[in-house]
Amino acid sequence: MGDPSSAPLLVRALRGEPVERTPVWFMRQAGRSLPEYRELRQSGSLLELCRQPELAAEVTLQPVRRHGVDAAILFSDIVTPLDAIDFGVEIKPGIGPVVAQPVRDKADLARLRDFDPDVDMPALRATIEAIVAELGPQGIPLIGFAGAPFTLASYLVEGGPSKQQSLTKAMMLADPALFDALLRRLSAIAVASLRTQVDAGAQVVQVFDSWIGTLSRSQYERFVLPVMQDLFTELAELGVPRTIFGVGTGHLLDLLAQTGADCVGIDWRIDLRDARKLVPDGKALQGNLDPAVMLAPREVIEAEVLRVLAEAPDRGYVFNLGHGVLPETPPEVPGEIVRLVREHSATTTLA
Ligand code: 1CP
Repeated sequence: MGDPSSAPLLVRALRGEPVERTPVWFMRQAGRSLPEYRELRQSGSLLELCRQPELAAEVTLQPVRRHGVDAAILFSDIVTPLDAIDFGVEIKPGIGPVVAQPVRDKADLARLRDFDPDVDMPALRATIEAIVAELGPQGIPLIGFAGAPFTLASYLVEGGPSKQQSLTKAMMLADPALFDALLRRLSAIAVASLRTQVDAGAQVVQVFDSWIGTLSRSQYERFVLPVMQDLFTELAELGVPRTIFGVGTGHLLDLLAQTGADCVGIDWRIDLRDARKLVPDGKALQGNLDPAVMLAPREVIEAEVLRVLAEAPDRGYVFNLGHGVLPETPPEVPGEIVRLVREHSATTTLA
């Protein structure tokens, strides 16, 4: 994969190489919190926006320009592949993804057909090529992403956002074979999407398993881990660093490391020092400033950023939030945090 020293800062940090300073980006850095996004979004749905390469590329680049982050993340959603295969998903304002005909039995699985991004979603490759054309010369990498099978399954089975995922867990417990088949179809969709994203120029991938924290350890081990291990084995062929992220996963971190991911995203509920004890040293950590801190006064933000940096490992670390940027975040705050991270992590010595 070329000279390691020429790789972007984020990629080197994810590989666990010594770096001159800590890379920083924010989950959900594009979109809702930015006035320039709200202006551009005035008409049309999110899914329509994602079908227009120029617009989707522009929204992806907005936070790079405004905040000076070390990476862009593709502006898309975890459900766009389901939209592309005409599964019947809609993103309802103020709610999130809603599915017209939820998955309840084996017959519903047939509607989850194979996903070929170049046929079903030509905008995906075109958007990434447009982004990379602009970012490449600046040496800033693009992060590609996909929804993890469990989190996508939760939308498909519940029919929309859910706090407890009770229908999803009921299917998992009552009909493990059906649930496994569902997860494996969703895994194939994620792999297809990420393969195209990397082929088009994404240099890092992140798998969002946002709602996995509702499972117990034994449920995760039995029903989800084997699927995730196969998913990450397939992604290994892409030759780019792979991050797994979920919310409320303090009790699952060692199992998330067992998926084979190169980096584990940590939410704000657990101290990075404790996370480090659960995730083996060879794997990077990413996180974990509480997104609510971004709404606090400047001196609180500074103290919290310094606290996270003090708890972070010396190597194999990427500064981020513990979950996505909140829509009400003042647009100048992420850039201030970028400057703080730069200033206070630049002293790390190169080995
Ligand atoms: O129309 C809109 O503007 C509605 C808000 C919105 C946006 C901007 C949704 C609906 N999705 C998105 C884009 C999106 N989705 C991005 C990229 C842009 C960004 O930086 O905001 C990303 C990375 C996602 C990924 C995503 N979608 C996740 C995983 C990450 C996470 O935050 O946990 C999940 C769980 C979704 C589902 C989803 N889509 C939209 C909403 C409101 C939700 C969450 C609903 C719920 O609470 O279950």
